[in-house]
Amino acid sequence: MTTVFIGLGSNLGDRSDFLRRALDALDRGDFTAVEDVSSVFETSPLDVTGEPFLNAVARIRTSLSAAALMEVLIGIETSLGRERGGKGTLPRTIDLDVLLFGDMKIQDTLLTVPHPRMTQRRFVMEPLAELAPGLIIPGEVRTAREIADDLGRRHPDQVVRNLGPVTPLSS
Ligand code: PH2
Ligand code: MG
Ligand code: MG
Repeated sequence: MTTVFIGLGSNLGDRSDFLRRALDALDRGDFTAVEDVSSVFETSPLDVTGEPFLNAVARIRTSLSAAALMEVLIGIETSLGRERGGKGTLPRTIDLDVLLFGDMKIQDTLLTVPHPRMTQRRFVMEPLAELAPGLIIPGEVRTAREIADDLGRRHPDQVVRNLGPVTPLSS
């Protein structure tokens, strides 16, 4: 079993419902279980135009390989109405990104782990630091909390607002 951190993002439609449904799908999956989820953060769009995002990070456990997990994530994105194209800049109902896969470093055409831009992004590092403040990302020296605090000082333009916990599905 591998512990994996997944970044979730939505900036189209009922954003909190899409986050909730993606988490539910991950938890119900035969080979994936959700262990913990950060608060939901409303964040200003970074490098794209459009509406503010809701972002969160989940810690899951899986028996799948990284490549197989990617397939599962793409399946969940598609089932939640994600449309592809526009070089990843289109508004999206849901985006599920593998941030960390155990302590592995992976570099192939489909997947790079740790996610190459994660330490530059407050919308990733704030929820990650809430979940795992002392975590050291492979290749880094500082903890997740230290990196998040530093980003906050250097990039106050990257607004992140904690909206509190994800509320579970009612049914
Ligand atoms: N995702 C992107 C690009 N920009 N900005 C925010 N705030 N949140 C995101 O999830 C996000 C983004 C590409 O996946
Ligand atoms: Mg993304
Ligand atoms: Mg993605």
